[in-house]
Amino acid sequence: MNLALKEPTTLRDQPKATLADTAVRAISATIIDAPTTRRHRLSNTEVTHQGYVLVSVTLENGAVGIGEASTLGGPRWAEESVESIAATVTKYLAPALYGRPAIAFEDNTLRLAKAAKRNFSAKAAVESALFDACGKTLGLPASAFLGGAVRDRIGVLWALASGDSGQELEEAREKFHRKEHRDFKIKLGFHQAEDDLKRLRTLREGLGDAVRLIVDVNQAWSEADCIRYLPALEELDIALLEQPVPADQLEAMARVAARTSIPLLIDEAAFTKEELALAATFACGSVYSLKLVKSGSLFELKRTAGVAAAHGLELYGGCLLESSIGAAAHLAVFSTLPTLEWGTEHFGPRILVEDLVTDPLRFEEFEVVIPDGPGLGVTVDHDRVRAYTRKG
Ligand code: MUC
Ligand code: MG
Repeated sequence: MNLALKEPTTLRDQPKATLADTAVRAISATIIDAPTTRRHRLSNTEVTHQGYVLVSVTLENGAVGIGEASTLGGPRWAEESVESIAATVTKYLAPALYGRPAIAFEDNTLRLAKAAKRNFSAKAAVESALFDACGKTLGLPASAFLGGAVRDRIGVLWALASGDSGQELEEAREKFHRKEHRDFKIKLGFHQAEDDLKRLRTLREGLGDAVRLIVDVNQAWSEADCIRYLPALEELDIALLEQPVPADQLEAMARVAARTSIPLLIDEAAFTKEELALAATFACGSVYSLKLVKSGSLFELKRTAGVAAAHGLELYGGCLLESSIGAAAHLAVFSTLPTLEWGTEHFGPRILVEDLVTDPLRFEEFEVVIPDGPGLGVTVDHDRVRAYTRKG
């Protein structure tokens, strides 16, 4: 890790700001439909365009911060859609912050929590924009507001989700060859289970043992399916089994976890830290997927990581196919966590035909490099954003 200061600085060089300088002057929300390089399939949805809401916050000092809410195929992975997010931001969240100091992070998080129940993506996008604007004001990376980074890059996996094993094999080989990814998450549950197992066998045979394979069923299997198919998954040396059963079937998930040698990754079963404490108490799994769409706040995401670790869970840096903007907000939090055993899956920027920033996240030596510039450390590409902004 290299976290050395870039330039020697003197006190005189430091940006200065008063609380009043960071007062929130304006907040806006823009819906984006960004095309993906291929169809991305999950058990309950599929996308050829990623739906985002970009939230822009302008402070009294003129600093502009950006945040991103991501969705997957409408209100299907979670309750929020781009339409509901944009409406929640402009009608309920923005008025709760006007005139308030952006840097009063905890107070703002409380205000957002009071202004809207759940609506986690919307709140996280606003908070990300506050972090970005304050970071730009003070010349500090967003991670500085979360205790500071302890790592500057993170191992990153790629998701195979076209459902066509030939295409997936080719895609995985290319990623491996370019030294971008050697861990792969295979999305299951949109085919019959037997067909998915055939697909997995083709991938394991074609990719060999040098790669780590994990599977995400996105709630599509019953407990009986799990009992049927776990031996095959174990034989294929699957490293992690993500959310095999419906999110609200905690007892069933715990029984599945107890009968397999594959660690279970808790995803949709726990959004908030309180839900996670419950899922952990039920022993639903031994790894937790951290996502802003579930925590609703960078601070809450970090607190949730603490709750997970206190329950003995390992941590996995989850995503919802964010562009470099949303990914950078997640990575800012992940960079500060004492432990992150499973790395991250923030491959989202690379599944877009065009990223939304001029300085996309870098993927090298199987890791993603955490931006270290002020705020989120990425620069919006306004031409692209304009091109992908939903009209009408
Ligand atoms: C999920 O359920 O994990 C993240 C990667 C991916 O392919 O789907 C998402 C959501
Ligand atoms: Mg998942």
